[in-house]
Amino acid sequence: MGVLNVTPDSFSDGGRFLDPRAAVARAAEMTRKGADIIDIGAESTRPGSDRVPPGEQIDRLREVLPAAAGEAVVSIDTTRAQVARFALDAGARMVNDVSAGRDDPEMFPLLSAREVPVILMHMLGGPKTMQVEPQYEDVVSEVRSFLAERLAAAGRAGIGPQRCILDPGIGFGKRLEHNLALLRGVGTLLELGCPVLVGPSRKRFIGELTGQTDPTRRLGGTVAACLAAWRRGATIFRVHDVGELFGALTVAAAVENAGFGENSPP
Ligand code: HH2
Repeated sequence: MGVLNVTPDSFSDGGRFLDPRAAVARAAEMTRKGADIIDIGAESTRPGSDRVPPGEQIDRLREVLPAAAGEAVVSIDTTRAQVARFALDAGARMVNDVSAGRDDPEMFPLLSAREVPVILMHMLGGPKTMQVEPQYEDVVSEVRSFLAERLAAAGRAGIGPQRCILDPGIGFGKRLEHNLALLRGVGTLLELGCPVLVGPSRKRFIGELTGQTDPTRRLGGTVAACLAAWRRGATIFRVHDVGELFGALTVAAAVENAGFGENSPP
């Protein structure tokens, strides 16, 4: 899954793809380099970020989304039903809701009616406060319980588990040790019976380990984190550097004598 942020303030690519032509070219490039899905977001969720009203998200997406949907399978990264509805009408085929349906009571009914896949992600609190002293007794079992509860809530709204993808929410209310435990704990999340997605790309915990302060230079760490999660059964990787990740996963899979791609999880 390739990341495309149509925002002025995303932590690693903010402002680069505000121009619709640049955004659509980026979507096409990531697809060519091996992405099966392009995740388009119009609201940064980096720690401390402010909310972007749905109307403004839609304005940012208005030209980009229909054009990108002509080039690729598009996922819309939003917690607001109004934005998701606009995106689905414009050709998006799935919804990435980092609030797992908690932010907007209209989201699950919409997803149920449209019968599209949804990514349910764990976050502690909201982007404004999530990195203020996050605490867990046992982060993997707490994230698992949270995702089990959101899966049940989705089910009650008519969204079956076959349409849900689970995500531990790397960097969303987690300290370094929590992120590492969750990458190691993918197998525990798989017990819930859905595919697992991880999104470690360029995130701060990689900088904490390597000393690299520039997010665009955290590719080595991103590759290592994705491979560690892949070895434990994750099958979807939300990344900025699609070509490099596709190469790394393809080679790792070949070494393990397992394919990497549509129908060949390890
Ligand atoms: N991470 C980010 C945004 N959306 N969605 C899912 N499902 N999982 C993630 O880990 C995830 C996500 C943050 O990364 P990015 O989009 O690069 O930055 P920003 O939120 O600043 O736009």
